[in-house]
Amino acid sequence: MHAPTSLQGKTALVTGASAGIGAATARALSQLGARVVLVARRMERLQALAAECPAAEVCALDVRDAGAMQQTLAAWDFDIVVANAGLGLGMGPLQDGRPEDWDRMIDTNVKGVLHTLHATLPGLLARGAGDVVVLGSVAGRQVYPGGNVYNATKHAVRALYEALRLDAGGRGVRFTTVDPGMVETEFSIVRLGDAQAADQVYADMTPLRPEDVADAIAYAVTRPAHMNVGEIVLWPTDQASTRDVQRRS
Ligand code: NDP
Ligand code: 8X3
Repeated sequence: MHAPTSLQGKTALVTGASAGIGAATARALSQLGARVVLVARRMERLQALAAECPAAEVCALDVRDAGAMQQTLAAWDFDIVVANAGLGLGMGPLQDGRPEDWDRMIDTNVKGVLHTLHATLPGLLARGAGDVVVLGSVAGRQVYPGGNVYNATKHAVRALYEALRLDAGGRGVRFTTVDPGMVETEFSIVRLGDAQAADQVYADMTPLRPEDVADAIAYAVTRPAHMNVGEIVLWPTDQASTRDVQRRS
């Protein structure tokens, strides 16, 4: 068994750190010794999380803003980049969808990842070491009814992960996609716009917790340098596919 490597002396960027998987990941990496740079739009949330971490800095940034991402993130030499910020909006047939929701999902989930990479990957490659972790989803592997554009963005994230391996692989930097099934976070509240409807998504089944996903990310980035954990697919035991969830009632 490999003992996990310490992250002491490493600097980790986590986008979407103000909630859910990003917040749990920032906590996990911080507990392993990393200095964490926390990015999201809600500054108060980031400040509250930073207060829990021994070494943390916060940046109120919108990942859709290419210029601000480039300019602000140039202040650090990152060892670990977790491109996590993302969202779903709506859950209905494509023909009934709202173009403004499509824009936000594509701009955040796809272009936001590109802006994060564009601002940080050249530095990692120049140093010849480090980790890039993207948050894909099982929605990037299996489409489901009503998922259309969100599914398309996560398929795009998967394609970007594969492209990164081809374009930037073999130069000391490791690339990982972490693709979870249902995780209970604010995701469904944002997607459905209503806490009660979101509760129904996880009713009578046991979803993943954000800490479960953080644990998988921590596993990937603490392996020995020669070992690149490429793809991690994490399902709740109660979820057989994106369309099959075992509920107890
Ligand atoms: P949450 O809604 O709990 O958290 C989303 C995070 O993304 C928040 O910190 C939010 O911060 C940030 N964010 C959203 N838009 C932007 C933006 N434009 N700029 C900067 N930050 C932004 O959701 P999750 O933690 O569940 O989602 C995290 C990732 O995991 C997403 O990519 C999601 O697609 C993916 N995922 C989630 C699953 C789930 O079931 N929950 C399953 C599979 C993948 P703020 O609003 O403060 O900007
Ligand atoms: C979010 C998980 O299954 O709702 O990526 O698409 S799912």
